Amino acid sequence: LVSAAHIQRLYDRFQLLDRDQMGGLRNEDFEAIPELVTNPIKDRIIGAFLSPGKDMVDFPSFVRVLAHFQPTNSKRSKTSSQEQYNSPTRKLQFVFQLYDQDRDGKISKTEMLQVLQEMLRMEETDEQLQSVMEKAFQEADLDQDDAISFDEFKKSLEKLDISEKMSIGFLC
Ligand SMILES: [Ca+2]
Ligand SMILES: [Ca+2]
Repeated sequence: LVSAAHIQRLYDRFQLLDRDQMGGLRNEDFEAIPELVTNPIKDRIIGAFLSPGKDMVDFPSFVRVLAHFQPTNSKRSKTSSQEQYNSPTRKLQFVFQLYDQDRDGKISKTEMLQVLQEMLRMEETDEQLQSVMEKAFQEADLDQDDAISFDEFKKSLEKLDISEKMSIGFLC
C-alpha cells in the first residue's frame, strides 16, 4: 500500500509531532501544528484521529488516518479486491465521520448546523447558516427523513473532488 520510504517519512513526522516522546500524539501535540490550529474544524479533525475512549494516537492509527489523504493509485485499485484506505469511498467516510459526531450513521440537522457554524461563523449570520443548512438538506436528504445517511451523503458529494476539499494534507 505504501512504500518503506514513505513509512519512514511518516515516522519521522510522527516523532517530530510527538514532542514529549510518549509514543503517541495527544491533543496538545496536534494543537502545536500551526496549519491545523487555524483550521476552523480542527477539533473534529483531531477527533477523527482519536479512537473512542482514547486520548493518544499511536503510529499505526496515525498512518491509517493519513492514508485517506494519499493520492489514489487507479491502476492498483482496479486489481485490488479490497477497498483501499484512499479510495473515494473511504475518503467520503472520513468526511462523513467529521459531521456525524454521535456516530449513529446519520447526519442530523443539528450536526450539519454545528459544522456550518464552525466553518462559517465569521462570515454568516445565524439565519444565513440556517438557510444554507436547509438547502443542503433539501438537496441531500432524498428520503426526507430529516437525516442524511452515508448513501445520501455519498450521492450528493461524489461528483466533487473530495481530496481538494480536505485540508490536512500538510500532515503527510
Ligand atoms: Ca449523527
Ligand atoms: Ca435521509
